[in-house]
Formats: sequence, C-alpha cells, structure tokens
Amino acid sequence: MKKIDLGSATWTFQEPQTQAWLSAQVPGCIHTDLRRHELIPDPFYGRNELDLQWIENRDWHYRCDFEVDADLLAEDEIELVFEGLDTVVTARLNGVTILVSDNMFHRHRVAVKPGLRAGSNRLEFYFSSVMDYLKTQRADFKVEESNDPVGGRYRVRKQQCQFGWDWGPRFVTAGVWRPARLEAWSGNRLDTARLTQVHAANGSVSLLIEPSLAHTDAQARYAVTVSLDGHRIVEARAVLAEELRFEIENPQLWWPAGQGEQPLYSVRLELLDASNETIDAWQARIGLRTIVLDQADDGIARGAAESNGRFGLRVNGRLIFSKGANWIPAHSFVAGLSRADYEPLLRDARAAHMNTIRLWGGGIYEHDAFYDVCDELGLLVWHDHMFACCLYPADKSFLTSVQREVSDQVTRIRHHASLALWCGENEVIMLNRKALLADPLRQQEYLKLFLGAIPQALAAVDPLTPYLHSSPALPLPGEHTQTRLASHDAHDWEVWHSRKPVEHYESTRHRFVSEFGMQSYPSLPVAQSFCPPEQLDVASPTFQNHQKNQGGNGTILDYTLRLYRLQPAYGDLAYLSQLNQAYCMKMAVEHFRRNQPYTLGALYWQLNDCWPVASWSSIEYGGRWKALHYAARRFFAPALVSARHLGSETTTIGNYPANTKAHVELWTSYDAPEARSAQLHWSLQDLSGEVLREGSMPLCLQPLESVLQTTLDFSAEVERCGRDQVVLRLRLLDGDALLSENTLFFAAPRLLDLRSSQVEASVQPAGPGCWNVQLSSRHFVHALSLEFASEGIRQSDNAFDLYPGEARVVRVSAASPESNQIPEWVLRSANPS
Ligand code: BMA
Repeated sequence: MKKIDLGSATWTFQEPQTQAWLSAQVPGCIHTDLRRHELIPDPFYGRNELDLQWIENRDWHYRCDFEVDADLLAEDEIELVFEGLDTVVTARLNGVTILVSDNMFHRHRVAVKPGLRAGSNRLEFYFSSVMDYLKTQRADFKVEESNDPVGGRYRVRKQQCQFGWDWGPRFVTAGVWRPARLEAWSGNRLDTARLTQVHAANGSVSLLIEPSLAHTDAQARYAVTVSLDGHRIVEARAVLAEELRFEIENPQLWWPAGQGEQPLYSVRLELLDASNETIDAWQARIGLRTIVLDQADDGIARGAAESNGRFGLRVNGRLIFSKGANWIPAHSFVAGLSRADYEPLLRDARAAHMNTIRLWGGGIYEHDAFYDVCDELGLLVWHDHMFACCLYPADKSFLTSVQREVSDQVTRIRHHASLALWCGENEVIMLNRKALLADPLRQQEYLKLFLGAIPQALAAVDPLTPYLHSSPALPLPGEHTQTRLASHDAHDWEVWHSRKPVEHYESTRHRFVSEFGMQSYPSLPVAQSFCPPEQLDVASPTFQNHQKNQGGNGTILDYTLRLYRLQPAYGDLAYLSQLNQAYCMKMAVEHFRRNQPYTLGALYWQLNDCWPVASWSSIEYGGRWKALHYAARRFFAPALVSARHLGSETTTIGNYPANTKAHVELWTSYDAPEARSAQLHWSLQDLSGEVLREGSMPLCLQPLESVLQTTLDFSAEVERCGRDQVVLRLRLLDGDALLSENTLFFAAPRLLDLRSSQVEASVQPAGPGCWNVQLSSRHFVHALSLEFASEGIRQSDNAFDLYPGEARVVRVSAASPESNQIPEWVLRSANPS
C-alpha cells in the first residue's frame, strides 16, 4: 500500500473578488484561510461576526497539484480518500468530475486510476454556497427553529451549530475539513475490521476479529498481534476461512475514571500476500470492558409518579454514577482540530473527577484524537448523532445520506473503549412536542429517521453499543407509554430558562440528568480579548454579540443578584456571575448525588466554549477554569460531604425577608469502588472564626451510597448571633487526608456581614515556573480567587472559602517553566473590596 498525504501538497484557494489564487491549508476551512491572508479581521473580535456573513453566500474553489510517478501508476488500484468535505462540493481530477457530495459527515473513497497521469495532476474542489443549496433543496420542508437566525439548517447534513446557537456565532464554513490522501495498491486492501469482545461469566475475555477487505477473498491470510504496554499477548496467523477469535490471557479490564485503570490493548491486523509479505495493515486501540445502559426496575421508586426503571451505565457489571458535562465543538472552526485542542479540555474534565462526557448532537462526530484521549483518561462518551433541537426531513435521499453518515462515522469510532452510548438526537422531541402531536406526517418522519434509518444503520456496524432514540428520552409522539417513561434521562432547564429558584433542583427526583446549567460571563482577561475597552459593559453592542441567548443578560443578572450584591465594574460582575453559576451547579449536583442510586447521572451543560462568550461553560475559551470548574472538582469528588437546609429563605409581600433556616441535614455521598472509613467534622463559626458549636462522627463510606448522617438544630445559635453572622464548615477526613470540604450559609451571601477582604498574600518560589501563594485573613472570605492576566496558568485551587486565622496555599504554575517571575494577578472574592 502506497499512501500520499495530500495535506502536505501545495493547496491554493480562490478569493472570488480578486481572482487570485492564494495559499490554503488542508485540513482547513475558508474562514481560517481568509484570516491567514488578513483578508478578514479576527472573527471573534468585537462584532466582526456580523461583517463576515458574506462568506457563506459565496462559492469557494480549492485546488492542489500533486506528483504521481510511474511506480505508483503501476499499482492495480489507485484511490483518492477524503475523510471529510464541508459540504456542498464537486471534486474534479484533471478537469473530470470524480465526486459530488452534500454531507459533511461522509467519508469518501474514489477510484481514480484511469484519470491519473505520470507527473503533475490537479485536484480541485468547488464548494458551492450552502445558502444557495438551501434555497433549492427540500425547500418545502420548513419547521420551527430556535437557533439558526436565517433558517433551513435542518435541510443540510452539516454541523448544525455553525448556523448559530445560543452560545455560538454563525460561521458557515466550507473546505476540506479532514485529511485527504491518495492510496495505491495491488491485490487487496484491508478496509477495516470489526472487533467484538466476548466477556464470559468466569471473567475470561476473547476477541473476535472480523476484517473487511476491498475484494472478498476467503483465502486471504492474516497476521494478528494483540499487545499491552508493548508486550505481545496474542501473535497468530490465520486465513479468513477460519474464525479469528483469540482468548486474551489474564485480561486487564478498562474502567471509567475513578473506578479503576485504563489499560489499552493494541490490536494489529496485517494482510499478507502469498509470500507472507504484509500488503496492508489495520490497527486499533481497545479497552476490555462491557458497557450496558441499565434500565431495569430497581424497586426504589416512591409511588406512581416516579420512574420504576433506573437509568445508568453499567461498566464491567458495575453500576456507576455518571459525573460529567456536555461537550460542544472545541472551536468555531473545527477543521483539523488535533490532540492539542482536545487533551487539555479533557484532562481538565478528568481533573474535576468527571467520568462521562456527553458529545452533544449539534456539533460534529469528533476527530479521532478526541476519542483517543477519552480512552486514555477513562471518560465515557455518551454520543449523540448530529441532530439537535428541530425536526428533520425524512425523504428518501435524506435517509440514505444519514444512513451512510452513520455507517461511515460509527465504523471509524466503534472500537473506542470510551464509547458508551449512541443517542439519536438532542431535544428534537422535547422542543417539538406540539408540532409532532399536531401533524402525523412529522411523526412519521421522526419515526423513520430516529427509530428506523439510524438504528438500522447502527445495527449493521455496531450492534453492541446501546442506542437511545432521543435525549431526553421522552415517549414517542402520540404514544401513551408509561413503560417508556419509566426509565429516562432529563434535561432540567427550570432553573435558567424558566427562571425558577435554584432550590427547584432539590424538589426533583430525576433518574439521570443529562443537561442542566447556568450561564456566566467570561472573566475580565477573556472579555478584553474580544472587547474594545469602551465596550466593556454587558449591555454594550459588543457584548450583545457575545451573548447569544435572547434575554441571557437579564437571566444572569437576575440569578447573580439573588445571591450577591451588585458590583458594576466588569471584572467584578463577571466574577460574581461565575460564583453564582458555581453555586447553582453545586446545589444541583449535591442533590443529584444525595439521591443516588435512584439518580445515576449528572452531566451539566456545558464543559467548554467554541469562542469567547457569555455561556454555560465551566472552562472558558482559551482554557481558563471558571469558578464552576473548581467547584466541580469539589462536588464531583468521590467522597462528598454536603448539607441541606430544612428551612427556607424567601421574601413576603412587600419584599420583607423571611428566613427559617436553622435545621440542617448532613449527608455523605460516595462513588469510589472500595468502601472507606472517614471522619465527618462540622463546626458552626462566626465570621471572625469563633467556633460556636462543633462535632464529629466516624463513618464508613460505601460505594454508590448516600447517607443522611445527622440532622442538626442550630436554632439557638442563629437566634443569638444572627443568620448573617454564621457559617457551617464541613470536612470529611480520612486520617490527615481531606476528602471533601464544604460551607453552608444561613442567608444569601449578599446578606452576610462579610468584611472588606484584607487578605494577606505572600509568594514563595516553588520550582521552575512555580510558586506558592499563601493567603490568610482575619475575617471569613467567601470564594477567594487569584485571577491572572495571562493565559495558560495552572493553579491548585480557586474560588474557595478562606477561614479566619488559617493560611491557605495555592500552587501556581506558569505556562512556561522558564518564567522567573510570577505572572501578574489580582485577588477577587465575594467580600466587599
Ligand atoms: C440545551 C442544549 C442546547 C443549548 C442549551 C442551552 O438544551 O441542548 O441546545 O445550547 O440547552 O440553552
């Protein structure tokens, strides 16, 4: 097999006005090519997005010349392989059309031998405007839309959030977005292989390998090796007529993060010719594991209103609580994203004790590196197919295109250890219930696509991974199915979209919550990266452009001011909005975890951003952790101590405060696989650190168990000192190891008597590019953070409560170990400055 990577050929594109051919990148897209030539300004800066919409209305031409020698031409077969073309495209080789495509998610292999010549060959792509395509294709299919301001995205198979989303800009791209290459071979070619693991009850594991060849050949000969950490476990030769099934000796199971290790086996399959020479090879990295979506009746529903069936992932027979977040594309321009784009985000997910990532259906079937990193880190992937929020057509050509897309993409992804679940769509039923009920045609289309075409195509290539038609898995339109409702996930947007109080979460009994979220503003340094200084105000035109949720500003401010006092300077306001977001998600997750094992999953919306924007993310564009991500590391920790008020804090007619908070439940939640003993300490303190009452208790944490450890009555203390003067400090320890810590207030932080924070800080060098920052204060400081002006800083903690008289050390590492001075920083907290 001879391969020529066409990414390294010299590519050019044509900018229509100038007719000049300019250098281009493959993989790449028109926006990044135009930007590299400075023909457009930074698309993320200011309101530039608005001025760049013309790009989607043009056609774009790309071409490259590549050399072919006589040796290559002598091979029997020569094919051009395109892993992804975005989107409405005609490809020509030496002036002859070789391919027409209109699905960004198709993979292409085109036989081109007759059209090639020795010497220079020209490959051209004509990308037609998707907007022109939408004018003619399925033009009579029109449905309600809430994310695409122009409309029609559902009529083309292309990354849906490119058309605009409630956290993302509209940049409708075009280009060769995944690798392109030439392959030349003789005899036969190993196209792919299907790997099936058979896990027996006695723990033994065997691996069935089913190769697919370009030309069927019952006599084909193979060499198979399976290795772990460089050691060969299986080494065999076989012909296809024999079944390729191998026993894996002493199998090392792959586990999600927090449940065990992630051993990855390399499986290599070589196709041999008659003289035992390797003519082609295929390889994959797998983890030995079983994953099922467990929806069995667990008998713990309370009454008829609750679901009988659980909803949880069972890995290697062990039920786990899925902790994680929703993933959107890592960048607005997804062409050619690599491990360097994915690894930091996914490492940060794992660092926050996540074990599950939901790959949301408005984005893309990710690049290989995404799944590789998830395999390595033990992050289970809940994988939507790429359909989100609106109804979709189901005409014959659409269904055929989708089936091929599923087959192409699933074949590429199916062997990954991390792949846990396929889901048909995101919120199509949830947001279109009325339309589906009103129109039988729409129902038919829904059924054809999500219960017909997709699962059929899946069954042919990946019959093992579970399939769910929808998230949330609501009953199908028109169905009266108590049983289907019995086990399902939920998207709980009562907080945020419906503006319910955050206490709403505590009234829920979800089986699995695959979306819930709260927006916050980007931190000051990120805002400064896109916003001219005179527009650094959340109501400015620039900010309006970087807040994609209609009414989003009002909602952020509403929730933030329920908790905090108004601080109008942008940096302060952004920080408080991030604290509010962290608090809301903490309230939710602590409740969901207290409810385990009735509840078996909490995936907040959303992990990351694709550009700098006000959004629900916990990691900002550029990689900074918002307060939420630090909070997530606390609320997703394997052992969690949390507290719950039995009283409430509201206002009466006339806006008079009414606060009955005094009785507190203390809970532990635990999801590591081994039982662990621990000590629970609690102490009620005033804001100067004086302990009013304290106690401790030994306890034993059991896997997947949440326990109400005790209920405490602080009526006397809050009566005597005032609810604005006390905090309850909780710590869960195993010997000296701090497993979890938490703080509970008896009134909203804006009502607390917090003092202006006179925090003392001292900096000590702690190695190359590393410092220890020691922080202390004489008064209680709520949510203290170091905010660095530059990017790429790592710090051991942030947004933590600082107790009086107790020094806290934050380890800071600069982006480069060469830095000899700690980068510039400011302190932020919820205390008055
Ligand atoms: C969810 C998602 C997205 C959206 C988010 C925030 O329901 O599925 O469509 O971005 O809410 O509104």
